[in-house]
Amino acid sequence: MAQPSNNAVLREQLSQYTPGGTLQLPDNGYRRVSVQLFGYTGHGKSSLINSCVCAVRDEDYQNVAGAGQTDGTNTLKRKQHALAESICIKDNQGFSTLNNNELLQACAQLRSLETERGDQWQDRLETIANLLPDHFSTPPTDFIVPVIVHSSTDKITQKREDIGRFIRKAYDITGIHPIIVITRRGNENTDRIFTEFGELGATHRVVLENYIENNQTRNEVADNLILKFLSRCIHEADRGIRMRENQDRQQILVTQRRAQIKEETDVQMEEKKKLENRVRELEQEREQKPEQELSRKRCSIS
Ligand SMILES: Nc1nc2c(ncn2[C@@H]2O[C@H](COP(=O)(O)OP(=O)(O)OP(=O)(O)O)[C@@H](O)[C@H]2O)c(=O)[nH]1
Ligand SMILES: [Mg+2]
Repeated sequence: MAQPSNNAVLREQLSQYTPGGTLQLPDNGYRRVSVQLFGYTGHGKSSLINSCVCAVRDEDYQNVAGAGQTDGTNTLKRKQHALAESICIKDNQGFSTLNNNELLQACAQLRSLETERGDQWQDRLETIANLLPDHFSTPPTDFIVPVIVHSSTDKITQKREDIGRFIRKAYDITGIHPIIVITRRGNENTDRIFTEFGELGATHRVVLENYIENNQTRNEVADNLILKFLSRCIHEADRGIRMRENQDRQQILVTQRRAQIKEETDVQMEEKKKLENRVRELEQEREQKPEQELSRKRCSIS
């Protein structure tokens, strides 16, 4: 079905939306679409939330998500913002390096496996223990749409492998290709970043300009790109919901939980192995040292 392009029509479509609605699917147990933002720190996640809130509500810009705070307190906690009755958007702490720890944390979030005490997934053993009991057994009613926010000012060359790994993971978990939002539309590197994401297999790429503190004045073109992005999110969600039509949501949760436990355990084993190897190397260095010193002394005498 063609997506509408007029701003008023787009707003109406978003406000009337119910999960499965764009494909006229029967009730599937999902009550809301949760657009979840991921990406490196400072790339515009919170600004995108501000932009979506004012564009959808057709209201003046407000910094509801706490974007662009320069005092070192960038987003540390995940916070959800309602956009319509059945659509919300969730902020997140930015990735620093997208290492194993951050990837696992993001996977848990995409699997709707979050601890009640927040998202501090530092202690692997505790995390695994938290995943075991049955208090996670109620299947979530949110359908998750993964979104990666990336600034056009930052080339992805160095981060290719990590971003590619995250894109594949997000697809494996949610069943839909993550939508890439490239911010700072006017930057000269925009086309290049767009292509680089394409090379990583990202099929849905959106380029837009966020409303920010220094650029608060709403305009139809900027609104249109933001609203079309959200429209894309609900269409992708509905495709994902259709794919899961014949699957039991309880069973999906059990499978996701098992996969998370396996990945947590694998990473723990990998870290243990690395540590053991390092200890072995240090022991070898210590054993070799006296011999090296002796031969150096011999050389200096002769
Ligand atoms: N020119 C321009 N600046 C932007 C855009 N998006 C975000 N910014 C600026 O980039 C800076 C970081 O934006 P945030 O939205 O706080 O980034 P974030 O991804 O939420 O950062 P963390 O919470 O630290 O992960 C702020 O100074 C914003 O004003 C954009 O589209 N264009
Ligand atoms: Mg933020």
